[in-house]
Amino acid sequence: MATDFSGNWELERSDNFEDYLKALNIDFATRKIACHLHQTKVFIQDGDTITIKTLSTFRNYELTFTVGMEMDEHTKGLDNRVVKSLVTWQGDRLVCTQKGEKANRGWKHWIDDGKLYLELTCEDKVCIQVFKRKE
Ligand code: 1AG
Repeated sequence: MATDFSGNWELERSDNFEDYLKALNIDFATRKIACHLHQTKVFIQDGDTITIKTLSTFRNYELTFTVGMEMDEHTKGLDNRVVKSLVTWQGDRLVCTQKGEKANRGWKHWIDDGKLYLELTCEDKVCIQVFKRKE
């Protein structure tokens, strides 16, 4: 059975987020704001069709996809690029590759010990975010 990510999660810890943002060419001022944000993830999962909302007081980002179906993703309000995104299951992990201008770009989500993990990769930079369930 696929992992059930459903629910609300709040950011607890972020490692190397600024380097990831630099790799995406995010400017200094935006990076400083982004690094201090309280982020919330909302997962709505209906079989292999999943919506992930990333919410904050600064900006919100929403992505809906079906696992196994490539789509055009416009990272609106983030780095504002268009990438070809494909999300697949790798065991219990949800893995996305984002093909486009930036090499080696993508993310992975998994749950371990009740915590939600997000690994964000761009070029040689890897950021890990850890979220806890929101009551
Ligand atoms: C993502 O998660 C990333 C979602 O696709 C947002 C998290 C990090 C920001 C990524 C790029 C930053 C670009 C500009 C910074 C400006 C604002 C930051 C605002 C952060 C809150 C939206 C994978 C998956 C959902 O969970 O797509």
